[in-house]
Amino acid sequence: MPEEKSKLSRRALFSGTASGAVLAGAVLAGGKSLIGPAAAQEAGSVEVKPGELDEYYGFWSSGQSGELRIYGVPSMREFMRVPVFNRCSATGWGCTNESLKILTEGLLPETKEFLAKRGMKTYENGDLHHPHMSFTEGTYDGRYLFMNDKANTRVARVRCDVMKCDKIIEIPNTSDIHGLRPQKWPRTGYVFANGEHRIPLPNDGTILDEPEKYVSLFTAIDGDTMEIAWQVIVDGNLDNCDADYQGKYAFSTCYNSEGGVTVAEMTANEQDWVTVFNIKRIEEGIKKGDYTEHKGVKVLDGRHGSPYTAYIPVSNSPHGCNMAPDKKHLCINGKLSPTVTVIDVDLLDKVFDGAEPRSAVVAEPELGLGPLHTAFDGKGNAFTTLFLDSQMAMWNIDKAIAKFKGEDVDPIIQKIDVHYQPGHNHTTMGETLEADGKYLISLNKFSKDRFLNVGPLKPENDQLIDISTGEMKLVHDGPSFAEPHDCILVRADKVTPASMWTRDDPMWEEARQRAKADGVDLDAAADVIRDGNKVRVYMYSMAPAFSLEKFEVNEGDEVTITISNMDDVDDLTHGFTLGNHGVAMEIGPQATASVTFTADRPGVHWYYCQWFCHALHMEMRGRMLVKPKNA
Ligand code: CUK
Ligand code: CUA
Repeated sequence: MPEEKSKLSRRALFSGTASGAVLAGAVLAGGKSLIGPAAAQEAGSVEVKPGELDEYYGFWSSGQSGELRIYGVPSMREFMRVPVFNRCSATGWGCTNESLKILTEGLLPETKEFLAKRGMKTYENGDLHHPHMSFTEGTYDGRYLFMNDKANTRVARVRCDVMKCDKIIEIPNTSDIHGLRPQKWPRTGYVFANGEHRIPLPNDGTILDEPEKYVSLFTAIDGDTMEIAWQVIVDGNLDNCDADYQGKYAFSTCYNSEGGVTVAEMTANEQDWVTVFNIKRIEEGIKKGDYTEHKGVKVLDGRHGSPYTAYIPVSNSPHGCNMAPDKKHLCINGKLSPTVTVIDVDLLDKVFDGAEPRSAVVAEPELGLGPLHTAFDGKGNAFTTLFLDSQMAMWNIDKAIAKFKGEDVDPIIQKIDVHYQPGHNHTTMGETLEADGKYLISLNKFSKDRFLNVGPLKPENDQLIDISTGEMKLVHDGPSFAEPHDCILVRADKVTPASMWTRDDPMWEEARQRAKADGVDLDAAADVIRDGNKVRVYMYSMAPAFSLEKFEVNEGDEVTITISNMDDVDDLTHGFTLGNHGVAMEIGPQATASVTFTADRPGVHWYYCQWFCHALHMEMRGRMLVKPKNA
């Protein structure tokens, strides 16, 4: 059956899937199947009933929105938004002392100086493309999620026990971190991050029009300490990356081997390359001292001729870089070429021993126009997004290899239309050894006519495809705000977040020290400590009240308010919003949060709980009196 499908014309497929999608919508909207078995098979359907839980967590990037999002799959319900590189009005990310510590402590000294001149403590935007979970022995271990910021050259980590960001570092010596992947074997270990845009090293303003002096750097971060382990200078730029299942190699695509700075220059060559990083040799090079230091980081030279890298030529401007769960095949997506180049990673040892680099290429199936990313079902099949064709192509890796050897076989199993212009795709557990081939997500860049029109700015369309039967069935359209680039689908049992904070969490260590020095018990605080023009206000919250219903400060005081939520009830979050001060924060059950501001506005100012917590939530409030200076 799937064999026949690949022979259908695009038009026939289009009419099939278009009506299928409409019917799938009816199924989902109605809550039960309204259509006959034949049509249902064509459309596919999936339903998670009210009160039922999803099988998978989906961790979604949000691109230029700068946050991480948590979905349920297959329901495609959005559960949570975790602020990372953005400023969050609800939780106070970017406003509280605890979040500002995380947002500022990993910035380079010159960045802090640059931001201070603009009256800023940290960046308030980010471009989060690639969220990936930490691995142990080739599968997700539920410890951390790592993610890049392309806009401001940062890498962040989210703790999976509380689903909050706990570390953000800025990557020196390179510009605009794009591709990011954790080491899969033996564990994470390293987090690999690609500097995409080439810049001079050092980038001190003395060079513009000598792009031959520009470089990109590949960075390995220690995922446990979030410190930079080493960097490697490469030829060309770095786009997407992945790691193998042996712990030997990491890989990056390069779409600008020319080292150009204009579109014409960047696309001039017939071929670009995949850069392969030899992790063992790099670690030996560091031991031998074969590096130079730039901004405190050990930087190796991995340009052509170095022992640390291999450059495997592939067609012009490759993009996605995806390691198959068969531990063997790396898929490089052609973008400008209609092909995916399959590299057998077991042949890379020979390449590093001098074999011709293309000798590691074992297949190059022609799939359609604009291949961007590939996902896997763990059963030998691959799914590639075709950006220009607005299609998803399902193909068989072994057949592609046979065809490359000259056999007369068609590796393409099926193509379906997606709506429209897909970028990343992802299968359930598909980037791990536990790939289970149940669902496939297509993250489409355009939604056009798929939803009610909301004006010139339209949502993206994240489509769910059921692949459990060995063929693709589109089952759901999901609108999303700017702009998911990537997602991972993690079996629910892999992640076990807590429902409550523990009082000794490191997140508010500074508040703990502050309270200790002030002789205040955070758990039972109702104290105002004056220290010159610094005032430290401590209170706790327990529904429906704050332990302080009023306090007084003087105009010009620097006020730090620290609040501990002593409710130990599941889901009982309080908030603290201080009227007309731009101050608001979340205080989760058993958490402590704090904020510092200058009291510049004489008068009575109400503070209130902004998280609906109790029948008397509206009454959960108090007053700050700011006494005027000259009174
Ligand atoms: S990139 Cu966005 S579609 Cu940043 Cu992973 Cu390919
Ligand atoms: Cu506490 Cu609303």
